[in-house]
Amino acid sequence: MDNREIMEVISKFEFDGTFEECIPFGSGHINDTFRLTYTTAEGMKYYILQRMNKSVFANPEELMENVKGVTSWLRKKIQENGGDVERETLNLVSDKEGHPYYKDSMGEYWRVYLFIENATCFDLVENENDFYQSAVAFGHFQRLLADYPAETLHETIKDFHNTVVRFQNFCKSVETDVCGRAADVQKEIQFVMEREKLAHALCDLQAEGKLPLRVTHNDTKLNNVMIDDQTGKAICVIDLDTVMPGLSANDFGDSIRFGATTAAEDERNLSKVHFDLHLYEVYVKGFIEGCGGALTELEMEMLPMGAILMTFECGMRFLADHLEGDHYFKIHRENHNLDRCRTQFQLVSEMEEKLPEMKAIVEKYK
Ligand code: ADP
Ligand code: GN1
Ligand code: MG
Repeated sequence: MDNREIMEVISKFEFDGTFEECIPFGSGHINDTFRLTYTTAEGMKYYILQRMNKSVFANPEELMENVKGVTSWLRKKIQENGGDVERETLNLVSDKEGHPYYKDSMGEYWRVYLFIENATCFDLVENENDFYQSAVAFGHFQRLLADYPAETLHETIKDFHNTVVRFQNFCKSVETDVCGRAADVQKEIQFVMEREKLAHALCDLQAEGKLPLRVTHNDTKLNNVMIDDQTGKAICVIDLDTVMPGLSANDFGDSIRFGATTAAEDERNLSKVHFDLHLYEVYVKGFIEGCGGALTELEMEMLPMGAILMTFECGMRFLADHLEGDHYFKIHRENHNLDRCRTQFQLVSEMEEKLPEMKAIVEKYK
């Protein structure tokens, strides 16, 4: 990305102070994120600048309508609860014409958020309190949005956590095999094919009206929540691109996938990758507390299934992207998506073995 493009974009937004620098920031797989530094009379001031991923999000304008709607709603709730509106939710900075995003001359969409200072996003669970805090935060996030008019939200990615459709798309990637990579990953393909029935577990219950649709985050990785450096509390849920109506078990499950493990999502040495039942328990406790009694009996019963399904789905998505030539998730080395897929499948196998214990833990806290 050239400097001129960035400078053009920066000139379209209203910032405090004098521009100092723009550096790439964070470790997200989807958007291009930068931290902007300004000097003001009171000291340094930072902002987050993001170029939205247009190939992932087909309609950035609708997406920004969701973000605007949800952040305004959260702001109101936080105000009512006497919280800090600049740290407990994302805050959009409008462009000079008052729009929540700017479309540049190349047709790229950009947005700016206030930078949440003295807080950190972790890529790995470094201490279990962080994980517990993130659980409370994601549960609480769902509760704060429980009476949001869900029908006004756009579906930013169609069938995002529809595991049945994900399975069908995966089969198409295998059949097409555009990069000729399928022959080398037969074991992983087989792993998916053996689990066609599994892919239906939650979708069928939803279709039968047994599981309610809620406003969910849909990308509840630990690194999508900011933990306050001083208090150790989760202060803000970020990355709102996929907030849509969805299943509570999937929000729960995606956090378990990413956090209740002994290794990074892209660890190459599989002997280091294990499902961590203790961290799972820590998260169950926090999430159920955070939801504050909002979940139905069946929703709670299905939390362990959400963990298995989100991990399976993510592995399937990584493998499909590997087969399709890595066009979706950003990769930083050869076979990066294949490595990611393998950690996920290893976790799925271990969760399948430990399902009775996982269920017993939910029983203990519900
Ligand atoms: P992606 O969809 O690519 O994951 P995110 O919206 O999660 O993009 O942002 C990527 C990273 O940028 C986050 O993991 C976090 O480290 C950082 N970040 C995003 N928003 C803020 C913010 N308002 N304040 C501070 N850091 C942020
Ligand atoms: C992506 O945007 P980011 O990096 O927080 C992806 C998630 C995956 C995750 C895997 C919009 O999340 O669905 O679970 O990578 N987000 C999108 O790490 O596809
Ligand atoms: Mg993110």
